[in-house]
Amino acid sequence: MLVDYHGTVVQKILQNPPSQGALSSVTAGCVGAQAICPAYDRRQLAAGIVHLGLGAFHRAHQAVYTEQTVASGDLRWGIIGVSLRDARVPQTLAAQDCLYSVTERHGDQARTRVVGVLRAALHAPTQLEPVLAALGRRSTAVVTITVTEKGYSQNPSSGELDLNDAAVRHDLTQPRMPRSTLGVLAEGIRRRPSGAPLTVMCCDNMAANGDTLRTLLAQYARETDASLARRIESDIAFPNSMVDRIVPAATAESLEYAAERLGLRDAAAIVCEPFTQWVIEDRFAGPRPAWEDTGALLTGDVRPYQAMKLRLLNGAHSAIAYAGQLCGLESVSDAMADSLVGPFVRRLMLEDLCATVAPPPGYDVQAYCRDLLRRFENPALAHRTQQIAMDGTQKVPVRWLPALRESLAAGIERPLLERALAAWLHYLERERSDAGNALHISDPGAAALAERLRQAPSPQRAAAAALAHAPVFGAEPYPPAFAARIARHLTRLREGGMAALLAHD
Ligand code: CS2
Repeated sequence: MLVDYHGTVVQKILQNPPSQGALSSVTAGCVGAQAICPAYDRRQLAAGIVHLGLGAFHRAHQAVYTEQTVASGDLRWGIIGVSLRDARVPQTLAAQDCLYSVTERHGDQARTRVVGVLRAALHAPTQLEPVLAALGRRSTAVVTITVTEKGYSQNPSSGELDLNDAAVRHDLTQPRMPRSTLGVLAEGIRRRPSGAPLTVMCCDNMAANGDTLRTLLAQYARETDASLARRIESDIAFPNSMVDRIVPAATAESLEYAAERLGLRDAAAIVCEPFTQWVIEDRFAGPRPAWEDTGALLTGDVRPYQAMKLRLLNGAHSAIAYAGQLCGLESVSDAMADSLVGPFVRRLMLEDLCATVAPPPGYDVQAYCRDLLRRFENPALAHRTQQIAMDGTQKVPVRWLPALRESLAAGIERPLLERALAAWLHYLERERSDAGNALHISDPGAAALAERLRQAPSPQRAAAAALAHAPVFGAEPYPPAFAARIARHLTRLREGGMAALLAHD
């Protein structure tokens, strides 16, 4: 419950706002004086948006843009939030009337906002009917999605629908009782009245994320209902989007910090960085919130923004994660302050990754990189390397491999990126830090790749076996000279860990 230290339930105050003036004075006494609170009548909020994937990222990103839209008077855009798997977040939110706080923090600077735009928090496995009903309602005009890369049942290297995915297999036999993201979406869309315009926007870190979702959803629908597949392809808009904000998972300390600022306990509190960016392809089927008035950029082509962000931010993040895990560095800011990993990451970004990016028109990519490095150094965020290291078999094909493939095709070596790749393989194979501590790897696709690495009798064979693992690396073979360089890096890692890998140019 979002309850103050004296037992006042703030939701009651926010649900029954006296008048705007009185509300701010009431909340100022009740929620920490610095916090911004919803100054609109939440009872009047319609639910024009359904969001799938109710994690911290959505609540700190799209929900905050929408909160500001609603705060400026357009009450159509309340959000029905849906968790497709985990029951804890919807339970926590439902218990505090879907109110939660977002604290933006850099160094000593902080700003806290209570977000009121969530109308409901549902758990699809146990509340499937209300979820499907919400998707099927004419008044739902926009569906946004953050279910992480693995939530789309996609084969990461081919980009095709993975028909062996357990949830998809289930849904194809019981399409009216779906479990997967695609199954839930397809069934919700099937229930919509004809002619009710819908826009479905993927907000996950994938290249051409909207186009990809459209292809996967149509592939899925074709397996069960050809007319639904046609409807998906012709009637629904799938704009591409690029989202950016660093939002670490909550910790006991971050919850405590938020509680101090609010003067309230908020079990769903988020502490994240102040920076936020949202670039949206302006391709909607029907009405949408005026997100451009609250900081989003609506544009005709999102692809250059996506490539820049995926390669420079996420690409560097993954390198920080694996190098950091191997070196026993818990957070991104620890890694940036480390005398071995910090310089490696800076060079990786400024030399290797930057050279593969064609920035969007008018963008100064060097300035973008400098900002990124400053964001990574933010000491106020406990952004754990272990969190970013998750699901590497989904992330690496998006963040590193396109840049590597393009460079290899042009005959260019990327010595730092190639080292990062070797460090990831070593991390998967060993499951131990350089100091010998066990590492926890959370990546359903990793076991098969790790097995190949462990079975190989030599680093040369290990590199070849890994690069031939098509679900991650694709079907096209890599040049032998590249495989030989990866093998050399693996040898160094086996001999002396990251220190040995980075000691040689
Ligand atoms: C991170 C991203 O966990 C990860 O893989 O790289 O979540 C990253 O923090 C966001 O994309 C930043 O916008």
